[in-house]
Amino acid sequence: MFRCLHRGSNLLTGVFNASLLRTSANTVSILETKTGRKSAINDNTRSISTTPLPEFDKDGLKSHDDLYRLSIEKPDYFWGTLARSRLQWYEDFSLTKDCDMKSGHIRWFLDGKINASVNCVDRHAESSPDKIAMIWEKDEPGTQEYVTYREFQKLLCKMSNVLEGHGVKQGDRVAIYMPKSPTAVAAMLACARIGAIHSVVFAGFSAEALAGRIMDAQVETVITADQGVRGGKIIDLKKVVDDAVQTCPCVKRVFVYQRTGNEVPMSNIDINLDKELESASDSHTPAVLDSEDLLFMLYTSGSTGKPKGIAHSQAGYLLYANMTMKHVFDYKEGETFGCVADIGWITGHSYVVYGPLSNGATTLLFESTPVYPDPGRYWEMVERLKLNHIYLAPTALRMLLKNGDEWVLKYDRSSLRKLGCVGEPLNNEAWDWYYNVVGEGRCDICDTWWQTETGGIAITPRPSSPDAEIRPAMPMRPFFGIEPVLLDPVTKQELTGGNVKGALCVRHPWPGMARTIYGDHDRFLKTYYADYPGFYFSGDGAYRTQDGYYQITGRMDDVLNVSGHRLGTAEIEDVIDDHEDVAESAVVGFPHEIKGEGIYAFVVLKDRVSKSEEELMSDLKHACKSRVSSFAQPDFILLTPGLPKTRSGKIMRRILRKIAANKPDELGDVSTLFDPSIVEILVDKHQQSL
Ligand code: 6R9
Repeated sequence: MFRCLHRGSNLLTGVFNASLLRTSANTVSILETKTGRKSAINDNTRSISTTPLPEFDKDGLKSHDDLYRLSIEKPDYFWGTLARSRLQWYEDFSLTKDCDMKSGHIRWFLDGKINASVNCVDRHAESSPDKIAMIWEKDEPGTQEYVTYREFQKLLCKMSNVLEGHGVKQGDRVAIYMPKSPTAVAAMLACARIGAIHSVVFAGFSAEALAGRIMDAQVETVITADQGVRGGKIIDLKKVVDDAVQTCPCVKRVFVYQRTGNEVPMSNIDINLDKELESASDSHTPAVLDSEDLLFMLYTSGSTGKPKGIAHSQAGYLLYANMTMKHVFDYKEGETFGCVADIGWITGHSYVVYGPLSNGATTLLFESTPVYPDPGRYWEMVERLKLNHIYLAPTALRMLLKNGDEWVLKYDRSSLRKLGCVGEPLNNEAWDWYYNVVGEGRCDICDTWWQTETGGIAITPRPSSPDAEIRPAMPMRPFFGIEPVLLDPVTKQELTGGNVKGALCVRHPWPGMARTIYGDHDRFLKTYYADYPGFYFSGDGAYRTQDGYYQITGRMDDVLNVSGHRLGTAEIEDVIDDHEDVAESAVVGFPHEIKGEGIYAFVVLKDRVSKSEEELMSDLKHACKSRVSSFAQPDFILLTPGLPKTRSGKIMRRILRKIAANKPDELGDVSTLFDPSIVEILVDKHQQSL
């Protein structure tokens, strides 16, 4: 019987015996029976519901409001207690936190010794070895594979031995460019196990984007696959890595996992990962790491320059992913958690890997797309795998709802309890459809607001309270420890009360928050701590209702959100400006029915150009796709003789946004422009192009 973590006996001591773990990893049985797995998955034994956080029952705190207050008023007691009860430690920490929001200095669980991979795998392999750790939902429906905790522990140990055997050591950065699979998750957790810092790069990014991330972190080791399979198509991943590595002298080795087994060219730095795994030992002693040792970094777009390698640490991140997964989605023992995000994004890190596995849950590794082989894929999968939770992106919902209800209704969705979404605002129409059609009006909608930088969910309608009211289309309430604050962007004053709109900041530190931008702490401080001193600034704007609920109004900087992917306008402009015929460009977002935000590029050409307009447009689209990724392709490119600029030469994006949104009567004051006549030209050209 699977042990309930927060009440498990030896977990409450807060001290973990490393030798116990070594023994268990050494003695795992080799034989694995395939029978009974289905019933293990279908057996959704619900634990008898207790209070949200039983750790505080002794304090007489049972309601969410009381517990939330405790988390804000006594954060050291709150998080310290949970860190000890929910995580296994080699050595207890001596201080719960040492944080200063004024200087962006964030440290949690000081002097504690821990290993995230042990918390995600070994302790469950020990207590419930035959429990399904993950279901690998491969591209072709019906070809899923089940991996138990014991099987996964063996794979993890093998992977750790392979990496170590090739000289990968604590503190090294390892780039992972792989499709979702148990091997990819093992690669991430093997890094965590030996103390290397993983940097997963979404396996849809171009060679140039991958190379930029490899060079930024001076990565020596890359782990990839021969090919990926998505939506029935083969994607040549190794080829992208080959192209990237050519420009990265720091790379010493590339491990190649065989996803399809098709032959791909191998060079002298390439290593056949499957062969190595086959012969590696399946027991491995994890490194004893410090709470604050970096666990991973993950690149995300900023408003200027190159993407930022947001860095998270071992213990704080893990605790926050663990707590949010369990409480936001009311995860119960025996349930199957289905987050369809890719591991290349933070949602995949926190809610495919670290959150579910640290809770001993069964997690889903979804390799396909929402429309393969047809728009019923998600719901057919829900029926076949009996998923209890699904966590997806609003852009997918908007696309699916256009295909009609029949794709949903033909499948049995009675296993579903919670319907989550993340990445962009969930509009009313999509909310209604999700709630009424998908969820038959009986499942909570968990609209979750958070970021790569927050490590886990920060605002969500039911952050532990099973009966709290839910309002459509807003994430509403802060999670434990999060105190949202709205500040006036001009006066920098705090906006109190309801019915106010401002810059969304957070007042107090929480364990899951990012520690730095890898290799550029100054940029970290400038981006998140300089604009509103004393607070963490998210970059988003928010509205607080009369009742104190939060609704996100969108980015306040030049970051676009295209189908839930963050993209800096500067990143796209850089690519466009590199074209020999382009003088300058400005990229803005505009409302897009499916993608949430579309990309609109205003491009000024040089006086003499070598190509026709048509060729140029196609060049520019292709360049964005091949140098950044397919979702970076502009939806519109407008060739224009100039851009609206202030006298000091600043592009007035406000005006471009209105033109792109087709709202020429809302342009506002254009008198401060150096040449106001350009606006009329732009409006005319835009209208002609429609
Ligand atoms: C987890 C993730 C973060 C940005 C964030 C915001 C937008 C995320 C949202 C949302 C409205 C929600 N965002 N969740 N906007 N409602 N529920 O998406 O991380 O890729 O770093 O993006 O996404 O603008 O600042 P990340």
